Amino acid sequence: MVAPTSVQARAARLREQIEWHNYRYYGLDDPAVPDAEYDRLMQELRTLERDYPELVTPDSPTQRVGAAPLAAFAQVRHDLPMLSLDNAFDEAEVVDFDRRIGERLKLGQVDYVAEPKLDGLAVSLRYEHGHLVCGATRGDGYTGEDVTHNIRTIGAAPLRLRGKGYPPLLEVRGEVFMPRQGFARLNERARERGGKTFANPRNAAAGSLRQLDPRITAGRPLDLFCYGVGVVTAGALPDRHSDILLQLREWGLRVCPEWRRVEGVAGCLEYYRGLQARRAALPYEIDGVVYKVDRLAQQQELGFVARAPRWAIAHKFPAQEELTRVLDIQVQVGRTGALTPVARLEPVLVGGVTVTNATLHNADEVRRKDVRVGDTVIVRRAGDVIPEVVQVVGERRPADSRPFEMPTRCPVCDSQVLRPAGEAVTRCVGGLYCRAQRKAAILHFASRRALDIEGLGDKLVEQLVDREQVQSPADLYGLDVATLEGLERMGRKSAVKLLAALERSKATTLERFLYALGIREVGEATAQALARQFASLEALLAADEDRLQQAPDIGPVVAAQIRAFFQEAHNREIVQRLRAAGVHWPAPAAPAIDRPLTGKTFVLTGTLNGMTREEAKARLQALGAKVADSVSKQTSYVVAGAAPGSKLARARQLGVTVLEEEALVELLSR
Ligand code: 5U1
Repeated sequence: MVAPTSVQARAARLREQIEWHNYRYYGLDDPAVPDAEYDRLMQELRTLERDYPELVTPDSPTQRVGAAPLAAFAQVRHDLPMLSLDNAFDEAEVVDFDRRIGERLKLGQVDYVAEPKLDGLAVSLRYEHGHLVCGATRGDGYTGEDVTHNIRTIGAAPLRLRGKGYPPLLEVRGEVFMPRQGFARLNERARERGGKTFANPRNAAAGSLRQLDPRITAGRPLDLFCYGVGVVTAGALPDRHSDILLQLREWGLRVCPEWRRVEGVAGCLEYYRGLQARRAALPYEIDGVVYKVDRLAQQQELGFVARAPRWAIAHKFPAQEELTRVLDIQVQVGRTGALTPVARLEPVLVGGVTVTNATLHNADEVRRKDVRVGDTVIVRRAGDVIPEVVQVVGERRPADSRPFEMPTRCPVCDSQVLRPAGEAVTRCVGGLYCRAQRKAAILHFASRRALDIEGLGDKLVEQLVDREQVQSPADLYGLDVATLEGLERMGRKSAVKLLAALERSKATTLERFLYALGIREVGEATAQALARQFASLEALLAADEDRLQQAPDIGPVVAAQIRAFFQEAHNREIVQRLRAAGVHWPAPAAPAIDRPLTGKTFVLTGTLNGMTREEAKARLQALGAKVADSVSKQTSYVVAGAAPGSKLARARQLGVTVLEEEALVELLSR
């Protein structure tokens, strides 16, 4: 069926809008619309392209994961080699670099551009007449691998350049990397499934980009920053590197926003120190700074030595990975009773900080890495995360080493430990009987996002629990100056200060209080949802599991944990004692208004025509409904769009009312 011109025009318009939103989101880091609106545009375009397949173009935003898996990577020859960079490991080497440049150019001071050096994988993207035609890895600098099918799945890589004036052939160079958060999630999921984890974001990025099946790459959180150009034909580019970066951004390419123009070597070093101080706060890993002479004419004059340009240098940060020895493997017990093996290490300086412990996560992870006492290991410390053992240096293993075994009883309270089938975590069942869990529960109660008791740190809690002066958070409010003064490292002044902090902490909010109780599965977001839904602690205590599940995003597992917590007499007593001690929060301003769909649970299945599922979900929730993922007897309505799944059959089986889209629209508009 040939698409009518109105449909063709609509598809073109949608593509334009989606490309604009991609540019705002990836190129400018400044999204113009909420995700739901973006999804709606994509869904509309997908539907048009499904109905009129001749409308599909290779660079349509719907075609990012179009290619079939490859049998092997093709080789790509880089017409202009992808050079490497010389390194400087201290300031003196940077001063030397600048001196050499000054001498060659016969200049007193040179303008540079300073940029973060991303810890990822260098790539080249080839645009012909504005269309992405090839993406390749650096390889050995002369020949790389053709990873076009995977580059296309990275949202930050435009399939088509924006604007005008780009040269007919433009090769862009940059770095594919995996942001920290995405990396942590990827490894967490792998750990949960007992799969292989990546040692660091760089390996994760490389492993994800070098996949023969683009669907795997598409599921990985890859990002891209462009930092230069390769071959450019018949088009004039600006004559400064800084202006080229600005121009690339205008054409829709993502450029790291941290780059700066700096003056002379003093400017370079000031930039380095500033970035180093902020390094841990950046959402991606960097391993140094690159300085480049800004003027292209000067770059040309300087030329190259062997495989590196004379006009650029990488000033590396101190290493984040070092070798050390495992002195012992001990098991720590956390707030929820989880047993975590921790490697005690021979102290080693990693990235400027002395590391003595590294987490080994769980029994599976220790087995997979086969870490043993006496082993020489690579430890890694990145940003604020807890140091990790990356791998064992096999050749240095002592002859008498024995594999680690998880204890069968809690090392702190000797209670039984359990590892539920299908879970990676082993837990002590001792609950608050276990000193370790008690300490952790009190520390959590006092933490900044909970009751925020300033000055109540782990050394203090350790002493208070060990001396049995504090058994539960409620005991904190019975402390006095005399008791506190008797503790190590506690003078009268500190004791008075801590009591004042305890007094201040009594005025809190319901959501902080709920979070502070440390109920399993109740993090900050859930505590907030509960506080909003029930408005008072009394209403929450009275709620059964069905009622609890009416709060947004609370499913049966969380509801069961909340009920189990409050059914425990001991927990109710702690809550009551805390309130008796004066812990309070503002009373609900007015009774929680019952919205029209309060108490109703909806399940959505199939494709809706007039709105995305996300939009339908948000609108139902705004009217007080709960939107669940699966159909049960508690479901009030199942909304069935086009091509509904098995949920519709299940609804029919259970006799749940089924609404078609029209009925939903009608309900929402009422
Ligand atoms: N930010 C940045 N990273 N990086 C790596 N710029 C940059 N430039 C490079 C490399 C290898 O090379 C050019 C200077 C040739």
